[in-house]
Amino acid sequence: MFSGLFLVIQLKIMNITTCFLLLLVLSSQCLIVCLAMRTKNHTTDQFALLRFKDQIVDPKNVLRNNWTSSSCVCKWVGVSCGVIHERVTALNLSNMDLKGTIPPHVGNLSLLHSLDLSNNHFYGHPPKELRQLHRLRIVQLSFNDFNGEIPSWLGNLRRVKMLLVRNNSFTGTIPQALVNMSNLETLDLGSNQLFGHIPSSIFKLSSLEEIILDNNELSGNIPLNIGEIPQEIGNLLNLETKNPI
Ligand SMILES: *[C@@H]1O[C@H](CO)[C@@H](O)[C@H](O)[C@H]1NC(C)=O
Ligand SMILES: *[C@@H]1O[C@H](CO)[C@@H](O)[C@H](O)[C@H]1NC(C)=O
Ligand SMILES: *[C@@H]1O[C@H](CO)[C@@H](O)[C@H](O)[C@H]1NC(C)=O
Ligand SMILES: *[C@@H]1O[C@H](CO)[C@@H](O)[C@H](O)[C@H]1NC(C)=O
Ligand SMILES: *[C@@H]1O[C@H](CO)[C@@H](O)[C@H](O)[C@H]1NC(C)=O
Ligand SMILES: CC(=O)N[C@H]1CO[C@H](CO)[C@@H](O)[C@@H]1O
Repeated sequence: MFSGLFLVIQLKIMNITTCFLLLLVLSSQCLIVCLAMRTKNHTTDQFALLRFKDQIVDPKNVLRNNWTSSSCVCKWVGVSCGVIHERVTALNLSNMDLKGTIPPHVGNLSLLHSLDLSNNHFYGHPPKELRQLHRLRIVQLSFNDFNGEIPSWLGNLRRVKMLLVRNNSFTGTIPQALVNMSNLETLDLGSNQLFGHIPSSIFKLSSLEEIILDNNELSGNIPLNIGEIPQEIGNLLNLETKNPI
């Protein structure tokens, strides 16, 4: 911008043609660099979502005619992008009757902040590639048919504030690694098939405001005795549990 302005001021001194050519070279160089920077991972995002679309059953045709390479990925239904970089920052496909597994390519949506796949029929195990999504703040997978253990790589996602996997078929124990989710505010693991002890260290997460574990086969103690609750979990206001203690 500035160089353009500067050159225009210099018009008086310079020969008009030389100046115009210089301006053209400068601006086209910038344009090429900018476009290359932007399109590279813009295409990765589109590719990831097209793979996603290919892999799921979409009985209501919500995505079929909408997620097409002829329109910008940012205009696709359920997709939100950042204003400047035009990269996908949120994916919200809740309540679309979708069925299938999450392809590993979703792990390439490197600027994703929010992933909401709730109220569908997704099954299988969330792919480990999702652990690359370091910017995630919201992970909402509730009301699906995901199975296997709660992935321990979730512990890598330190910015996540909401981890909601209610009403799936997750089994096994609650992974210790969740303790590493140092920004976690809401954890909902209710209505799964989890068993074993609740790792007491989870209650030491100072950010935690709400933990919901109902309808599992969990055992062990929850520090419900106010006197014993460390200062930092004093704000655990909505503790819901139906576990045998
Ligand atoms: C896809 O859906 C969005 C949001 O509903 C809409 O604005 C857009 O026009 C649709 N695009 C196509 C190609 O149907
Ligand atoms: C996803 O969309 C639904 C319906 O529009 C909305 O209720 C929900 O809050 C959204 N999820 C997120 C994480 O913003
Ligand atoms: C995206 O992810 C898949 C699977 O994880 C990988 O094979 C592919 O090379 C990645 N990169 C791009 C640019 O799509
Ligand atoms: C583009 O995305 C890929 C896959 O997520 C990542 O490995 C690569 O570092 C990204 N490149 C840039 C320039 O952001
Ligand atoms: C938490 O993260 C640290 C540092 O990355 C790692 O050494 C530790 O094993 C993790 N804890 C658990 C329980 O996974
Ligand atoms: C609202 C809803 O879908 N609830 C389901 C939660 O999961 C149990 C099985 O674990 C179902 O019986 C409920 O219908």
